[in-house]
Amino acid sequence: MVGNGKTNNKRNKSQSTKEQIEQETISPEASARATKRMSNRERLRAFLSLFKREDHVLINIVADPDAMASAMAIKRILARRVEEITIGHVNEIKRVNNLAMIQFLKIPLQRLRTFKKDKFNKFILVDSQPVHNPELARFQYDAVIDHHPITTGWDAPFVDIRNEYGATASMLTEYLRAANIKPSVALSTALFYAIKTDTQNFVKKATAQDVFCFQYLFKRINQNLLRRIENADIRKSELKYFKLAFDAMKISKNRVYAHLGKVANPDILVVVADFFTHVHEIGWVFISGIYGEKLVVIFRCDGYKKDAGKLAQRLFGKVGSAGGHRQSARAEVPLKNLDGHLVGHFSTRTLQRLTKKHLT
Ligand SMILES: [Mn+2]
Repeated sequence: MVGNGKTNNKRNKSQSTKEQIEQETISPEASARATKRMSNRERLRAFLSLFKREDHVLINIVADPDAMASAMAIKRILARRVEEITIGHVNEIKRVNNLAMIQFLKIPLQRLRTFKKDKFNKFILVDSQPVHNPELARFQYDAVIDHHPITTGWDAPFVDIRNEYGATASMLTEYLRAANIKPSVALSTALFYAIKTDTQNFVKKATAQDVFCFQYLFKRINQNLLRRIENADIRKSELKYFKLAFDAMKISKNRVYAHLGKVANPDILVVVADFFTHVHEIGWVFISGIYGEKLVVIFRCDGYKKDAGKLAQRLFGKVGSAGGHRQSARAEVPLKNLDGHLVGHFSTRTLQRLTKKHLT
């Protein structure tokens, strides 16, 4: 997940102390350390020993490419070893690429809150940890397989957390190989795409294992399917926002500004902003829109002697949530926090005026 926005974290004190105490008492760290020392085959054997023929298994995920591919791999590994395997996701899936991935690779998913859990007797969590999400935390897991920094406050009989890995999909590729399973084209493509997205094409953290898995999967993927999934990041219904952006845009001093007005989904602001970063000699991109009761501003720059995250914070940190990285940032400001005269009159010019004060 790319976090280029920050949320205001105002938890009450008594709750966080209570959580701290709970978290100090149980920790999956020892189990994770033991699993880490095993060979791929030993790990597979330990994992498989959890399951019996008559088990009904639920795999929980926060659906993104890595989680979906990893869940598919687990489903494949457990196929014919248990009675039933269902993949449940907690989040609403909005990204078009992810919807394309589900459609083209035929990934069977169900929203967790839409079905009964009593028929399941085994629970697996993959590419996430129980404390990451309250809905995930309601389960007692038999196995947790993940690559995020290890958390506390939970435990499971089988814990495989390898934080150094770029993607959980790489870990599952190792399980598949240890099980002598040749992944299908769909599964290979899913795992390959998962490693690509989670490592952002290997510009983010990755290990030699990620590279090995990537190479191994490469021979088995369908390039056309992959391209269709990767390219599909705009809905037909969103094309109108590009027209709006071209009509509204102002360019001055190598900076592009555009306010798109009301948007149905703030993700389109990101897509439009990313589009403008492809223009030669454009150093800064500012795209804003109104989503619900909030002004959302997306910042993009080349990062050279510039810091989008800092600028976002300077501009909007006091009136809303703002932050990000050097090259990309985001601000979300409740309309009620904007000066009275701005509400309802926010335009590309307003955006330009606001940012100009803080840029030299
Ligand atoms: Mn991941």
